[in-house]
Amino acid sequence: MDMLKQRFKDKALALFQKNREMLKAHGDMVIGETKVSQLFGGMRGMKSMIWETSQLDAFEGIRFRGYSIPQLRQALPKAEGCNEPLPEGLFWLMLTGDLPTQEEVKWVTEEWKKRSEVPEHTFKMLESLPVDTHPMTQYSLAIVSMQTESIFARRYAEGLPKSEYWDAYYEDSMNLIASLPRLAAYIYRRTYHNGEHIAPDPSLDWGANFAHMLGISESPDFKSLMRLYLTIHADHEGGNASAHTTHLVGSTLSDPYYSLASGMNALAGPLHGLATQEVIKWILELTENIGTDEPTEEQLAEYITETLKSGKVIPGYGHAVLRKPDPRYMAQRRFAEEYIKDNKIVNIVWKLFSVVPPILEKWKSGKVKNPWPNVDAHSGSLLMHYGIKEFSYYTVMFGVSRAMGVLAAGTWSRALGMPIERPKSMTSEAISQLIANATVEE
Ligand code: HAX
Repeated sequence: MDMLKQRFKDKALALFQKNREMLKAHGDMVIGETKVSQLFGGMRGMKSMIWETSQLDAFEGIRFRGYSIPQLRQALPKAEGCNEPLPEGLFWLMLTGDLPTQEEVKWVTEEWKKRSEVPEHTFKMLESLPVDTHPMTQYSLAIVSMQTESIFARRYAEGLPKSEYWDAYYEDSMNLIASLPRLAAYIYRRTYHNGEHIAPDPSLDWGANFAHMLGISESPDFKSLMRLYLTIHADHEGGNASAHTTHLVGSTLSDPYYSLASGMNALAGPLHGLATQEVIKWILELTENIGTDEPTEEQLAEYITETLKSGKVIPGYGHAVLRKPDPRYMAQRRFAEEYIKDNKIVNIVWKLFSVVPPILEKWKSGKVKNPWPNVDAHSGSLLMHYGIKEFSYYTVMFGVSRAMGVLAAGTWSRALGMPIERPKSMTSEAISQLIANATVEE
């Protein structure tokens, strides 16, 4: 058994036992209560699932196994000459709960290289699609097409016992994550660079190799950005749409390929991961409409108000849980301040940070609960700066990172024996009836 799998097994068996005892003693304890407004309001704040790999606080932001993003930047192993963390280290942390050593991270890098092959039929399938197919459609279809390789599906058909589900899920997750940079880069080069593909460089780590295969190989800073980007987008606890979808589909014992593709389809929504493309699209339209790429705060304020009045959202702003600027936004801003000098789009992103929140705070009589930027408000401007100008592609990059979090969490779900999800739905009529009964009782 490989060293990561062994470490996971020890941790998972211990937690499985501990949870069994906890459930026996406290299974009837009530946690929170459900309000009618939550049933109609997208289940905001309803506690409904177990997610081991990260936890989100409305004010502090995301913590991965207890570590904030600035702490991870300090604590996770790094590539030589780079100050940003290696995403492989975050995967190890999410899976085991322990910070990895430099050697352990190196092991993950090498292991993912060995597992990085994409089946030939996946490339053929991609080639059969019109070249202007949205990159997220290509990405999702490609992941499903690789399901032919699922060890979980094969072993399940052969009679895999429940106690070993996690083992097969781990194998698929490792294979899938390992192959995603190659797959995602292939989609980029086929869609935007006449199918001129770039072979992987076996000397590079997972994030740097992605940067290389995209074709931005000359810049060491872009490799650093990719390591940071792939680290901070990986996980945002279990309730966000891509994580929850992957979790739900996995609970039916659909294998990791089906589950991840489903999660990626959720990520492709404009209120979720597609916001990263929407932000840049909106900023470019803004510069065109205003007629300058150095707009004043007054011009920005006017444009923002127009966008809102036309019934659209300001992409990259607001959040279902967060109530302060997203630490993932702040991490990218810190990167830009350190590495990028005077980029027009980055400057607009920073100006929007001062102009958007006061407008959103007043909009619809203060209905917007969080006027601050989320992760997507900054990411596209960094990618643009380094030459990835095709914003329709950005969500695929988000999806490469998100795979680490949702598949690590999925491996935990199988190890903890999580059952098929089946919450209770209600009709509006049933709720009216409950309200009527409660009013009579009063
Ligand atoms: N612009 C305009 N209106 C906004 C808004 C924004 N950025 N953010 C929230 N609102 C509106 C909502 O549409 C809602 O209006 P209605 O009651 O008329 O429907 C009202 O304010 C209350 O919403 P909320 O409770 O503050 O926010 P929600 O939890 O309902 O929604 C969203 C959270 C992220 C979907 C929302 O803030 C939004 O649409 N933001 C813009 C899109 C975006 O950036 N999405 C990415 C989020 C992060 C992420 O998942 N990244 O992948």
